Amino acid sequence: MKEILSGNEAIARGAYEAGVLVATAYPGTPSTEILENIIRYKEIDASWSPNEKVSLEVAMGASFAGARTLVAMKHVGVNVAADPLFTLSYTGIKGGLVLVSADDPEMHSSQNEQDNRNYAKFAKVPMLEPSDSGECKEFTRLALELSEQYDTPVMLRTTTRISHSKSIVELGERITGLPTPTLVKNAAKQVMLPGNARVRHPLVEERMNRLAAAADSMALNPMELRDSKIGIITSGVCYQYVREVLPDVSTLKLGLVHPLPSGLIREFAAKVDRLFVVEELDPFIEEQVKAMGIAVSGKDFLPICGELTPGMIRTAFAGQGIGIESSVPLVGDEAQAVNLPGRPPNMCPGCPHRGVFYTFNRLKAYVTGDIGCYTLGFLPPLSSMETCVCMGASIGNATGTVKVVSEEEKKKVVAVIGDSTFLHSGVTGLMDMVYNNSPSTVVILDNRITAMTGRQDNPASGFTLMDEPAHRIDLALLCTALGVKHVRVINPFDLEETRRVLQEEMERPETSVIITDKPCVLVKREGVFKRGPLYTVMVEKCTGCRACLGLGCPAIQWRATEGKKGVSFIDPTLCTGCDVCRQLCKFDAIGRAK
Ligand SMILES: Cc1ncc(C[n+]2csc(CCOP(=O)(O)OP(=O)(O)O)c2C)c(N)n1
Repeated sequence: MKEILSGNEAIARGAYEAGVLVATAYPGTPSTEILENIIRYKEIDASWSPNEKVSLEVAMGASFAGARTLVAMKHVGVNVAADPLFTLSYTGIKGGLVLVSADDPEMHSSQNEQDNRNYAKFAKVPMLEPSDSGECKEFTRLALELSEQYDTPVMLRTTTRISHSKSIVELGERITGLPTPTLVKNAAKQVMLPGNARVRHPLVEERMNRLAAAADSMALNPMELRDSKIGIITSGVCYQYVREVLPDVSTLKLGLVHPLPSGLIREFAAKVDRLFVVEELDPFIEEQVKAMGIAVSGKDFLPICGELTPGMIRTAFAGQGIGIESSVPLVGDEAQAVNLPGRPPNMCPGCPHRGVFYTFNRLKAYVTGDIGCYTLGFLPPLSSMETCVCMGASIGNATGTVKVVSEEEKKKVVAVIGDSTFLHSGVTGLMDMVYNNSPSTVVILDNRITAMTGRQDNPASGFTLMDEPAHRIDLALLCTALGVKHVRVINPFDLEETRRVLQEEMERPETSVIITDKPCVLVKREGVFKRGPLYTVMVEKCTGCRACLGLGCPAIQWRATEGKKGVSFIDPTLCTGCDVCRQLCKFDAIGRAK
């Protein structure tokens, strides 16, 4: 059976066919759909963790008992999971363990574009890099096999184009006959105190040497000889681009990007007149080839920042004086690139974050921000966010800022963070605020879901990934337990209440928390989000003052009118009846539609 699958769907399928029993993840684009697809395979216990470190620790525990496991995260998630990862490299595994790192060159939906191939080298673990969905499935299985063969976690690196593009995948059956997981006591291997870890480190080095030697004969690294004038070493989606725009050149396609097959690279280099590396982001392969004493070029004429594209590669090679023309017509997206009207990202109509950011704006607050839908509060017209670095950072940022600014300025500082982000890595920041007696205010925007990445459940939403009811963490109780004496829950659609409570808590010279309690409009469960009555603008009362446009609500638009400078108009197909615009119209021109 063949199916057209995305890279993420294919990885899920690969995990199923390879006999994976446990899969864990914290959502993050472009990795999220791996777990969302794994849940269709009932043989796999799949769960969202509160963060990536926990995901990897859960996967480790299952692997130590002998189960094949998969853990998935976006590239920056590996930073969070790095602590267990580096020592897992020493302990090794029992059941195969594959860690999927979904990188995001071009930062389509990320705060940086770090190249996680460096993690494989740094943590001394092998890394596979698929070039299409078929390989996503196959490499998932291979990663698990290599993991068990070499007693190591194996990283599988995708990029956004591989995760989200679709290609043909040949489906297979689920493997049977794997050993049943059971408790195995092996403290010398799994308790990494210095005496044991000192024994393990040389084994890690020896393992990587064995892998490097084996890499030369792995089918994962095919050498495809065509014209001998030019040879290109490449991997991942770049292999597809090279084949598309430079079909005649010879290629060495690396499926295993760490450790590199040095014998194969030497052999390939000797067979071609000029050698190039085509890779996105860092010169990861290129630097290692250079260190082998082989002449090679790549980042001297290809960009280090952002994604490559077929057109970009062809144009760059046309400038190399090697007889490659740049005049071949472009195909696909690049050919169709037309000037579409810009559509800036925006909070949805009825988003419970909007009124809070409107209030921040009016209070001229200095908002230390975080990552989630609410990061859009940075954009005009709300324009109320001064920092946004990584998940959880808002709280520590506020603590640090109030340590050094004047008493008056302290009252302007407020941290803002979503429910999922607070549980991911905000809790420890708040603990620090209380512990070190910081006079800061934290606003937790509890919309009952991890909205930004596509409405995933989290420990405060009351459901698991499998859609089973779960204990719903009471954020107010949690903050109280941490020692916050002033915890207030507000309705963010009530502008007067929001403003008053914010002002009071920002004035207070003690740690305080305000929790907003309205669900995301896109929350997937029936009955959680309730649509309000439809609102309309009474044209005869509208003075065209544009105050309502200051909310940046997509449902409120501007209409030219005869005799007047213009009026606001509420699109009935977008209005959710949140009531916020009505409250700020001084002329009572907004009311319920009849
Ligand atoms: C370390 C890390 N993991 C995952 C992500 C992807 N990500 C961005 S925001 C976010 C959570 C957003 O949920 P929440 O805080 O509840 O805010 P909401 O979008 O619902 O307003 C996630 C998972 C990331 N940026 N960094």
